Amino acid sequence: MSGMSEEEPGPRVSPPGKEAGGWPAVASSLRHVVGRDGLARGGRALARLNQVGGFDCPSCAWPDPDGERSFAEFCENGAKAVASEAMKRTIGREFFARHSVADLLERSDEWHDKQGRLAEPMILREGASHYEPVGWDEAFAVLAEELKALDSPDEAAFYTSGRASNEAAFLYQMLARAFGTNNLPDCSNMCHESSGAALSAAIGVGKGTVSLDDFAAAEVILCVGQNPGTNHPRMLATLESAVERGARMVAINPLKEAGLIGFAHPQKPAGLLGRATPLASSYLQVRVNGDLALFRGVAKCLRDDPDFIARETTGYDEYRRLLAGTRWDDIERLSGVSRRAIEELAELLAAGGRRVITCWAMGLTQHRNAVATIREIVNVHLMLGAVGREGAGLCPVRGHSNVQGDRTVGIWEKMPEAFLAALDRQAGIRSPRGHGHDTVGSMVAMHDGSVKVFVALGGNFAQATPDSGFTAEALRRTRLTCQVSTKLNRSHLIHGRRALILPCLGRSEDDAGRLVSCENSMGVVQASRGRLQPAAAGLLSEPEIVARIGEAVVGDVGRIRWRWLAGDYDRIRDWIEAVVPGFDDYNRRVREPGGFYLPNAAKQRKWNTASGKAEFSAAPLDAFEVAEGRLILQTLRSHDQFNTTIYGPDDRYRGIGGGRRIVFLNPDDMRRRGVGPLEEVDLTSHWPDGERVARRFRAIPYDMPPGMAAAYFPEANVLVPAGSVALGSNTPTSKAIEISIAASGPVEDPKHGHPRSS
Ligand SMILES: Nc1nc2c(c(=O)[nH]1)N[C@H]1C(S)=C(S)[C@@H](COP(=O)(O)OP(=O)(O)OC[C@H]3O[C@@H](n4cnc5c(=O)[nH]c(N)nc54)[C@H](O)[C@@H]3O)O[C@H]1N2
Ligand SMILES: Nc1nc2c(c(=O)[nH]1)N[C@H]1C(S)=C(S)[C@@H](COP(=O)(O)OP(=O)(O)OC[C@H]3O[C@@H](n4cnc5c(=O)[nH]c(N)nc54)[C@H](O)[C@@H]3O)O[C@H]1N2
Ligand SMILES: [Mo]
Repeated sequence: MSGMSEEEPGPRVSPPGKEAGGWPAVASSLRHVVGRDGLARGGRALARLNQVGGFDCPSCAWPDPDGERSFAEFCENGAKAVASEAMKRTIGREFFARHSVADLLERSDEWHDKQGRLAEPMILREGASHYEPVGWDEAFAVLAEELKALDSPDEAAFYTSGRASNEAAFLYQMLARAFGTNNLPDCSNMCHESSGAALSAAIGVGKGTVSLDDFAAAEVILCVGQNPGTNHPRMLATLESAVERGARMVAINPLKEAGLIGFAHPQKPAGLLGRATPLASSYLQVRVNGDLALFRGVAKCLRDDPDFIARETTGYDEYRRLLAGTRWDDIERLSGVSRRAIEELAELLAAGGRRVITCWAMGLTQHRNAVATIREIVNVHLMLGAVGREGAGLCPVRGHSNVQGDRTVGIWEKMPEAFLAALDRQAGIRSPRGHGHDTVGSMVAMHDGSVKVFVALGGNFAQATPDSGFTAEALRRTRLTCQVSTKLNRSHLIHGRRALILPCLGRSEDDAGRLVSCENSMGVVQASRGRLQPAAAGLLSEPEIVARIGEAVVGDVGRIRWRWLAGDYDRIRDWIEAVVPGFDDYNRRVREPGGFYLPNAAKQRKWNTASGKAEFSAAPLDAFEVAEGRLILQTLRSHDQFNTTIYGPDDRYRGIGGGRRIVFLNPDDMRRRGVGPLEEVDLTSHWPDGERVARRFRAIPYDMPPGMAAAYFPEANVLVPAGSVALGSNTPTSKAIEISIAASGPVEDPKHGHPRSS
């Protein structure tokens, strides 16, 4: 399951960068755009990216400026994402006749992505070695046959990745519910689920409370557990403006990340010449999972805003008692940050006049105590009165470009009653009420045989999920796996008894002039209209595919007329407006330049919580700790990937070229273990149900706290136990796994030059 059977020459290492952006970023974008397909198609696509009237960048959910946009509101990694989607090269029947599934499984993820766009529906028949072409009608009939043969609708699971538009996602959740199940796992379960759980409980809305305007008014911006230089590059321009205006930015991250240190704006002359704006005025290298302790320490030092606390909050007395009882030596030990540095951070926040924004991403959400940690950050904001105030607020930085919108329109295994009742009224159906399976739940259910059909609207379930060996076994036990996809990936190759590939249009492509819409990280709903000629004739759009599945599986029921709905997306939007609050006049407003903001009660200091107030939490202080001699491994993204899509083997800002099977380690830890730079080590993770091994990673010394290790997702996913999840959100703990390392033994597999990793 490693996908790395091709020879990896071994990485080249240079010193990590001191800033992000600059000419290298432009050069890299050009290489990706020109390299793949010739400039014309890629260049045309880029000119349309995130422009009013263009399409929404598929790479991340950072918002576009509300007013004026610079000529190209794009970034290096947006360019890579578009170039990857806008490839002219296609794969269809000849490709799949040439390559058996077994052959394709031996290729790397990067190789899969480079083959081209999926061009026609394909089926893998029972026992067959190769995919073969299948007509759309037969494909939908096979899916319907398998779904209808189930003893219960709950034996199916409908996964969604966060690229699906609001329109596709709304139809898809209605399909699942009309069929009779709430088994709607999504990538968000592995992503910001912890943020949603924490924020809903604390402030009554599972989303952030800031807009870009707030960044223009903030005095202090904290960037916690996030690597924006790679994953949200357009955010650096926002941070740069704030810092140039005099705001202070603080980075809280175990690893020194170039994009947090400085930024050379590739669209400004000075930036192109390499003149970088320093970003973080202070950089706290917290221990992995030490953030709860760090923020508790900050809270201990803060002077509170008594008016805000009395008027708007509940639970403060208990929290204050907890603070008083917390000892500094515990805080320092668990956070790895000195009391002095924590006091300085608290002073900075106090000096910021409550105009404080805290941003975070996967470094906080993928931990056992993630929900408690994010609630601790809310505690600090509540003490300061820094929610629902100009220049202040909470900012979970979303990943996939429409992951937030998908949730808004019903992609969730436990949508609240109000939503289900409204859906039932509009659609004339009776949605099931019991909670469905989330992502980890679906893995387990497929493994134990209680889910037998797996349908995916985008994504790459086999590679994105934890415990790769376990998940592969789970998928292989199903009767059918069905993937709606743009590009070949491992989830087409690790399949059920039968398998379907349903190829769809990408965001950048002309869908007969129709527009779809997406919600960004700050609750702005915007139109997206592709302009490129579709990669192949005969591709269907996602809403069309979902509607055709609906027609074949449940037929027209209640008020649902599948073809009619998908025939004009305005009709789907009318239905969304009827079901989800905040979409009033959706069809008109989505066509306005810049779109519209969804209402956000917490921003207005209306707290839709159990108590009607913003709620302090009082979680016990803890941090992930491992046995003597072991390390805490986090899995993260390189600069050359979008989740499981691997664009190339480099990680420029961290100084890595030409290799992904590497493990970053603290230099002293390496010395103590007698591990030299570039030496090969095996990684073993330890969990009550046993050990998992990933072999032959090159050790790279890196500036990070002792006792920590880092390796790339998805190569290291095999080490993440399915049972290791966050409390209260069930998110896999991809940022904290207990491992040991040992020198790799002699090469075992002469054919591949190294053993197949488990
Ligand atoms: N180009 C590109 N863009 C992307 C993606 C991509 O793969 N490529 N993925 C998209 C998606 S779906 C998402 S969710 C986002 C992900 O965006 P990020 O969250 O930035 O992604 P990761 O690489 O997982 O980075 C995690 C960061 O958290 C730090 N970290 C790890 N553990 C801890 C901890 O315990 N405490 C603290 N304070 N820091 C910690 C790591 O050192 C690292 O800098 O990006 C989105 N945008
Ligand atoms: N160890 C570890 N595991 C992780 C993480 C981690 O940090 N560490 N991060 C987690 C996070 S934050 C996330 S969000 C998940 C991501 O999980 P997923 O969303 O499942 O994975 P992606 O790699 O984003 O999916 C890529 C595939 O989506 C398909 N695709 C791309 N564009 C489109 C489109 O427009 N339509 C359709 N239908 N298909 C399309 C392509 O076929 C492509 O191969 O992974 C999670 N897994
Ligand atoms: Mo994500």
